[in-house]
Amino acid sequence: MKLKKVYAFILSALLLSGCAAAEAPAQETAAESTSESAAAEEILSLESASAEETEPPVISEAFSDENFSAEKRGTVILRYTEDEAASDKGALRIFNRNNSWDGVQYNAEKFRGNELEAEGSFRSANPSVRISVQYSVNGNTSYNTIVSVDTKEDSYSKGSGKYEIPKNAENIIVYVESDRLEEIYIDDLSVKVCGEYTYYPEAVATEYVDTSDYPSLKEEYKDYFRIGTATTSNLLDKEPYIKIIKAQYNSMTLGNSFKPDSILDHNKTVRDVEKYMYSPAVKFDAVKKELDYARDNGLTVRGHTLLWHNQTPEWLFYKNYNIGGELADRETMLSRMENYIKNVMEWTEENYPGLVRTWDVVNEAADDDGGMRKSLWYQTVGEDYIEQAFKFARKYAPEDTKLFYNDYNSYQTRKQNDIITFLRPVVEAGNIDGMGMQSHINVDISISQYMAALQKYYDELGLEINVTELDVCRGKGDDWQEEQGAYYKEFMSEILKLRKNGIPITSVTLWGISDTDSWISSDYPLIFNDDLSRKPAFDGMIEAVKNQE
Ligand code: 9MR
Repeated sequence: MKLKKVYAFILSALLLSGCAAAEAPAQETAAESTSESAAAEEILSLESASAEETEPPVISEAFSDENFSAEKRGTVILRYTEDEAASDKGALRIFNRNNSWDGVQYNAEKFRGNELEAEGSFRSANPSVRISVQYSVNGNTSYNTIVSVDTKEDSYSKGSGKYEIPKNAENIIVYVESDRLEEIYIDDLSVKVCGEYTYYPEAVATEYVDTSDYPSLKEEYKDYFRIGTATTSNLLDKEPYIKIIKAQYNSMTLGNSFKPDSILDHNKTVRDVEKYMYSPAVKFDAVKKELDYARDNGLTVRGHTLLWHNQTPEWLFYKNYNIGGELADRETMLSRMENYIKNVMEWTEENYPGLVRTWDVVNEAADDDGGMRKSLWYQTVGEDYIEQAFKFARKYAPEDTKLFYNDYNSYQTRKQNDIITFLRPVVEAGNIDGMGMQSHINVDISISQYMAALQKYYDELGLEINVTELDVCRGKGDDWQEEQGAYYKEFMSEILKLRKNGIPITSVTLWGISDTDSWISSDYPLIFNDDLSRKPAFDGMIEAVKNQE
């Protein structure tokens, strides 16, 4: 019983308080599994132990022989190797990776409600390797980076990071992954509890507060711009969420469901490659619940997103959709792009007329190191792919639909200059209406720099502005709630000022509702607490609009 052994191993490994290192006892090789979800389910179907339940759990792997406790995640093959170690003898080689999340994984249920520290040494031709943690809260699964380690092909790099696992998390799995699919060597991996350990045998259920007497953001801001939120269909199963979204927001963005990996139909496409060669098959099951909710409750929708390097399956970019082969040529990819945009826009308008008023046509095309990101769109179509995408979007968008470019850190000077450079021809062609400022920021980001950047997009390109994914990570002090509240207040006051000065800011969207459902929940970046009680951040937004100078 390999799985039982893994569990026993986690429980019985060295018990340390604080974040000091632990030695790994030898264990048996991981069990077989074929897919991400199958692997995840398998590792969670462990029998519960009782004796050491209150002892802090430790995962610790020296990979010094063939007995390791790592479980496969995805299609990988795991091999103990003596050739390449970071320390002592031996390391683990992970290969045959077909998805970014393919790697190794560990059951981490016992870390619930505690802060953990994960550490590891990695060697890979991938530019970076991550230790991540997956868990579900209220049926909503999130995938969070604990630490991202910059890696080299010929020597090991070590990294460590801390992460607080929420009390209401279930199905907690720590895993190793990387965006690109090259093999990964791991050595000296450990995960341990920081500080005092508290044992939560199961997820602590959230007791939601009554939110019906809150002032309403959408009402308070109605003379200025729309206030939006990002949704997932799981959240719409919960009455408290259904209520608060309706009361507070008049715009929503589907956080994941409209992305290419959710729309593109791989099975159908590859069953008849000839038929779908220039127009990959699409399916829309994932968007219906959220779009129904928006339509029935009077919210408009920002369509997010048509072209992106992320959450877009790789097979789309290959000749005959065959990942093992060559990349498809420019003409083929232009046809696939045109038809994808056409099919998505036409289906949406036909089924939900007038609901999606805005599309993020291209997302995150600027490279963090300058210039354009060398995404698969860039590699296959070429550097005019953004112009092409907006040309097609304009061709198929219903009249009055606004077409946006959307990016993060777009207030930073270099990135802004790059964005302005590649959007200029799109503006000149008349195919873009707006600039989406994602705004994943934190309390140390200069609000005046941000606002100056916003002004510059308008001055240089004449674009309408949406704040599309606002969240503000908390500071480190004990008074972080108040500090964050003051930040939200000042941010919104300045946005309102710019709006008064004639900058066409037409919506501000928060990237999620409560901190629990944020993509970076451990940074507590949103305006409602987990139980939907209001944070100073919410009050700050209300005060900003009520007390305008
Ligand atoms: O909120 C989204 C999260 O649930 C997904 O796991 C993640 C995967 O890439 O995407 C998140 O949304 C992103 C958005 O689509 C584009 N800007 C960055 C957002 C946060 O990663």
